Amino acid sequence: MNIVRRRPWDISERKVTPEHLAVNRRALLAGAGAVTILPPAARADVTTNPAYTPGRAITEEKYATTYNNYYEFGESKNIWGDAQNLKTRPWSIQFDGLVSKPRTLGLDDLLKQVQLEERIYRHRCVETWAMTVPWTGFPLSALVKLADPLASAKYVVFETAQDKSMDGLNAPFYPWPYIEGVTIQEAANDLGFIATGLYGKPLPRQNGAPLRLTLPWKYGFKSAKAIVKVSFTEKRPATFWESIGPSEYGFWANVNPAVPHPRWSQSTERLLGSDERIPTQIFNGYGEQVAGLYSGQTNEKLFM
Ligand SMILES: Nc1nc2c(c(=O)[nH]1)N[C@H]1C(S)=C(S)[C@@H](COP(=O)(O)O)O[C@H]1N2
Ligand SMILES: [Mo]
Repeated sequence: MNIVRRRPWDISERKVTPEHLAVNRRALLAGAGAVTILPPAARADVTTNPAYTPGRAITEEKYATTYNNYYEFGESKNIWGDAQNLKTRPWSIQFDGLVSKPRTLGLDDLLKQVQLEERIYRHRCVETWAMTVPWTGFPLSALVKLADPLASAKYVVFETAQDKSMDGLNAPFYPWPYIEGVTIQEAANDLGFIATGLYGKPLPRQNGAPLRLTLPWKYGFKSAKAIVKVSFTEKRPATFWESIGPSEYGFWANVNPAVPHPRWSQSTERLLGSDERIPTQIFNGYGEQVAGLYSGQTNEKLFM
């Protein structure tokens, strides 16, 4: 059931990582038991379409897992230790709002109903750091399908857990819980992903275990961690960062190097683990897949 399959937008690993790393990762995936690995021949046709190629190396695991944004655990980047106190089993996810039948689904039940795959995506934080990491997970569209929204649903809203292990929740200034959302059309796009793993291992808590949204064409703050609730609404949700600072963080948050944050330029990004700064690309380089979602929306602040 749980098969890792490669998709056209996947970056050919041979381009971005030394072969021994790729092999180790496969060994790990294989060790996970439930996961079947495609034979090498099945991977030969991974596309080299430049729109899907990062032209960058996979970020070293130690950087992606020790330099994190997770305000529930505090404002520091160094929350990975504290995050280990989050209990990720048992876990359930609630579907509500405009769905055919509101219900709560156990995580393991949910995972039985989806097909896992691996995708190597770029990630661009609004603070200008960036990483390139291999996620394991399943398409966001599959989660939406399981939730079975009504035709009247216009937005998908994600809510993060509020657990006693999360000391950051005591900071009264923030409008907890962490809420993010996308339109139904955005959620249907092939790039939208729900991550359950990273570097071929279960998703680390600091990166959003056990379920985390991944929207690689948007600033990282859209990618809500530790999801406990998915709601369908007719009204655009008040999202966490937009509520805190509407002049600095918008609902759409599509990556655009030409639209500066009010306090800093977005034209370049720093790759985690190095001092190197490289140019930022519009839609984080995924425009071919997603630009069409926004055609004609000229009155919207699409890029902040
Ligand atoms: N619940 C929750 N999700 C969150 C955040 C957060 O503070 N809380 N930070 C966001 C931001 S700003 C970024 S850049 C990414 C960081 O993900 P990473 O720590 O896995 O790199 O998580 C996003 N998801
Ligand atoms: Mo971020």
